[in-house]
Amino acid sequence: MTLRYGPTLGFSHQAVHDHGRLINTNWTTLEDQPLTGKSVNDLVNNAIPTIRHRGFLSADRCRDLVHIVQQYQIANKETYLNRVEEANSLQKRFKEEANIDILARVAALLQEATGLETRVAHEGDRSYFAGLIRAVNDYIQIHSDYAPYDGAGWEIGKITSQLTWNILLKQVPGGDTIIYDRQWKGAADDEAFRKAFPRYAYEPAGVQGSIFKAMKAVEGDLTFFNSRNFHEVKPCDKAWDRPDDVVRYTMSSFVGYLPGQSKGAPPSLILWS
Ligand SMILES: O=C(O)CCC(=O)C(=O)O
Ligand SMILES: [Fe+2]
Repeated sequence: MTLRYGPTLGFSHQAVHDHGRLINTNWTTLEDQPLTGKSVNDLVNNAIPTIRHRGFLSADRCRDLVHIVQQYQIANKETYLNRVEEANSLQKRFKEEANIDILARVAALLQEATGLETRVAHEGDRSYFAGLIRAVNDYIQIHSDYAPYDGAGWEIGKITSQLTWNILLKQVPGGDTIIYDRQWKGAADDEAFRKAFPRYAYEPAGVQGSIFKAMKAVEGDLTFFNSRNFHEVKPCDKAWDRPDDVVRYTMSSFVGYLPGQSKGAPPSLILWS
């Protein structure tokens, strides 16, 4: 059987059973799917909410990685660590000290599952950074990540679908990721629902009435969802007298579906953060 990749036109509304109830959704299931060529294609087309590859990193490996991050003192006050140089050197330490190239492993797994070339995004001979480490001690508000609108003219601006992968490096209580069956529609959504502050976030009214998938945070699991869908990260459960106790460590990057750039050229998957 040949699998076709890339977004299909239009949206299909179908009824899915959830605890005996019938609900309308673009998704054919609410269950996490294993990582296969079909599930990646379904995620690209927003036909399923999530992919979960269990036990991607062992408990020992997770502990080593968190130790490195903690030594780097990005815990507690820093939320998004996105300064490229710092992130790159942290990535280097990940590789050297933990002797593992997580990004390469994820890329290899994706390439194996889909049969599509999977590589880090680039502009000419300059590569993007991919493989963000986040240490979050709060929540992440409702937002959408979709590059074609903000990256027009760049390689990542040519993608037609965007996924994100995350690996939880240390178990937390709570901290679920909520993915809504509602894709960002562009300027109209920004006008209607984007917050003045914080600028990345959208009003909950924008997703009102859409069903959602609750994706549990499980240490060591590699998970994927379609990042054009509005999503949020719930706060970790913590004791009122120890507000800074819990930090949610993750490693993450985006995956873009890049159609063949010349006639007859095959599509590929590109990674960046
Ligand atoms: O940490 C997560 O579960 C999701 C973070 C996020 O917003 C993303 O990967 O786009
Ligand atoms: Fe996001």
